Amino acid sequence: MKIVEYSDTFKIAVPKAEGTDYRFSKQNPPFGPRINGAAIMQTNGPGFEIDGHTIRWVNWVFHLAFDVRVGPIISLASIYDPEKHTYRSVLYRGHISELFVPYMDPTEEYYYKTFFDCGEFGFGQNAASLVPLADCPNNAVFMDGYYAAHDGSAVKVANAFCIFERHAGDIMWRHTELGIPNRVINEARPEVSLVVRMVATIGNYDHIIDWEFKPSGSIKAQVGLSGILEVKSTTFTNVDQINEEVYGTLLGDNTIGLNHDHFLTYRLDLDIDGAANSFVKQNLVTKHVNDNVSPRKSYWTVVSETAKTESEAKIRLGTTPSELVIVNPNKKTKPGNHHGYRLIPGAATHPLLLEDDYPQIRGAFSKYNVWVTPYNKSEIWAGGKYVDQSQGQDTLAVWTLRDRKIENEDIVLWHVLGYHHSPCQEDFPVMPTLSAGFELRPANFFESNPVLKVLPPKPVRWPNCTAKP
Ligand SMILES: [Cu+2]
Repeated sequence: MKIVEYSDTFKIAVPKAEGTDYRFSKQNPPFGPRINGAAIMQTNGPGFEIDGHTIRWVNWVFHLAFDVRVGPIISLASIYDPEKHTYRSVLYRGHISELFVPYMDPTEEYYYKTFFDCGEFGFGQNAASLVPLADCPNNAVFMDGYYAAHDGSAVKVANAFCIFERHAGDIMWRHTELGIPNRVINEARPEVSLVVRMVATIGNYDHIIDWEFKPSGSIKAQVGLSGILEVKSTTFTNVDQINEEVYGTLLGDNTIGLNHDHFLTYRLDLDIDGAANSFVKQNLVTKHVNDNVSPRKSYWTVVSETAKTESEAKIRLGTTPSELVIVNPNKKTKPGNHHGYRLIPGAATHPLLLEDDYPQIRGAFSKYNVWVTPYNKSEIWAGGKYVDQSQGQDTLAVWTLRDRKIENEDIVLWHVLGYHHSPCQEDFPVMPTLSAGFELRPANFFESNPVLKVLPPKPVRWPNCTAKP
């Protein structure tokens, strides 16, 4: 019970509090513009059913679980195929596996700030209770979450999830046919999707985690970043004074917003029409035309390559143009294409830390944007099962060194996306939401457009709608 050592390296100006309170009640004029409110009218009620944790909507059925470590887990997601008169499996289990946030300040007080938000803190454990009409629209249905505390007692997070149909005013598909003399065909279908949302507030940052299902068979996953920047004090009050490395951006008097990254890692155990799947890189290759017949000199074509082992499926996005598809090599469409789902990737971000830097060894799963592994029940957490003070022996990067077989196996797709975040003044004192995400989209999974025969919603008349019928 003695103080055995302390360090006091310097005295420094404290950032001013003025202007940093983000509560509406603390704002003073002049105010910004007022935004008109809106209500979603669903005259026939919500279009989805919740049975326990199973959610059925339009042509989808899936299970939604609340996990203390990663928040929402989507499992057994299947889509109804009206031609085959059956539900077909797409996503056996999908969730965020880890979020790696290394800060770029190597000084004594800050070097250790290289956070693993799932493994060290827990998205579920830090789930915020969603606020109706603010976090979720007026047609949302809420669901509580539960987790076991350190002493084993049950902790309830009220309104941990909201589930709602999104009528964003987008177009599902359309066509105007002008090619027929004296006739115009106009066909359009409004887009409607189902969103599952949770918010995890890990210390300063808020993460808005969305899973979105579309009738076309697409699944979109997105994380919106908001909240408060990690800031540090400084003696400087103007960039002209800065004469040393400050590791970030001067946001105001004596306030530096530190540079950092966000590497989100999703674990996607896809089961496209069954467990045995393969990962195909459809590389787009430039071909030269030398036949002296065509006036063209070049075109591109698709050269498909099935990854046989883990090393062939490690991909840094942005290096070569490629369509990335998980296929079922045992199931074909009538014309003979393998049933598949394509990954439409998110922001391709690559680590800039040196590979032998301690945080990068622990966060080595961020080295590639795409990895594929054979299913292994102990390989769930990209940064390892026990992340606190980990040394990087149990990461996705280490597991894949075994270079296991992944062709026609029960495989897991890992997708890493994110941002390098060099803060700017608009991010302060609270940051407008910045989103990153990806889409899983059917690729020769259906025989043709699965939403051709979707019955459009019945028109809901609204007195102030000015559009002419
Ligand atoms: Cu950031």
